[in-house]
Amino acid sequence: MKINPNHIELLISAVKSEQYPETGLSEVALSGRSNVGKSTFINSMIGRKNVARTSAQPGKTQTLNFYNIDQQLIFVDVPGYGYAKVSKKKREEFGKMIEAYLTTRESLKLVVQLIDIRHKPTEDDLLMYDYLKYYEIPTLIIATKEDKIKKGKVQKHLADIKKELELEEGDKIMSYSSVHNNKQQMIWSAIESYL
Ligand SMILES: Nc1nc2c(ncn2[C@@H]2O[C@H](COP(=O)(O)OP(=O)(O)OP(=O)(O)O)[C@@H](O)[C@H]2O)c(=O)[nH]1
Ligand SMILES: [Mg+2]
Repeated sequence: MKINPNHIELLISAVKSEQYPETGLSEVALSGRSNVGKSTFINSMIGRKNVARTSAQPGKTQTLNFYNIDQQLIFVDVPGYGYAKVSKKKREEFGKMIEAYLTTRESLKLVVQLIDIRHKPTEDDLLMYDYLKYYEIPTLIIATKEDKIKKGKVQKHLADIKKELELEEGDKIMSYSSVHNNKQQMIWSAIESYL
């Protein structure tokens, strides 16, 4: 896939299904712990700095943000989970909003689940992956922040994550770093294979 970064557009920040855009394009949603780098991943994959809003503070993304990526697919940036400072009420709201999207959206073709390569998947990561498998949603695991560990450790960390998740056949796992920023084509090919 060759993406023209000049043709990226935020279509809508949605909180309910009536607001989802009707584009006819396949959708790829980003999921993962708050602060794991979902919004940064979107920016880095499209070669732009600030299309998807990022922050060093967890809890930045609070709506379902639909980005039209060069008329080829839609990236859906989703609020992160596992951030303790989000109130219980807000967390329930996020949960319902995300669940409604994941379980009813026909055009959803893939969830990219981001997991920090430095650590074992959290309890929430495992729950999310199991949830996606229960609903039979194809999943690509991206182990992110690869720049933060030694090169020689990458394969071992990937193997550990794969084992902990009990990664199902058909699901792929790849490592990534928005700092190194050199694997976009590989990841686009992987994403394309699900569309
Ligand atoms: N070193 C390094 N830092 C990263 C990488 N990806 C993201 N970050 C940093 O991690 C922090 C959080 O990134 P975001 O993209 O805002 O995280 P998010 O998952 O969208 O967070 P929420 O919107 O709260 O769910 C920012 O300070 C990013 O610069 C990476 O690959 N390497
Ligand atoms: Mg975000």
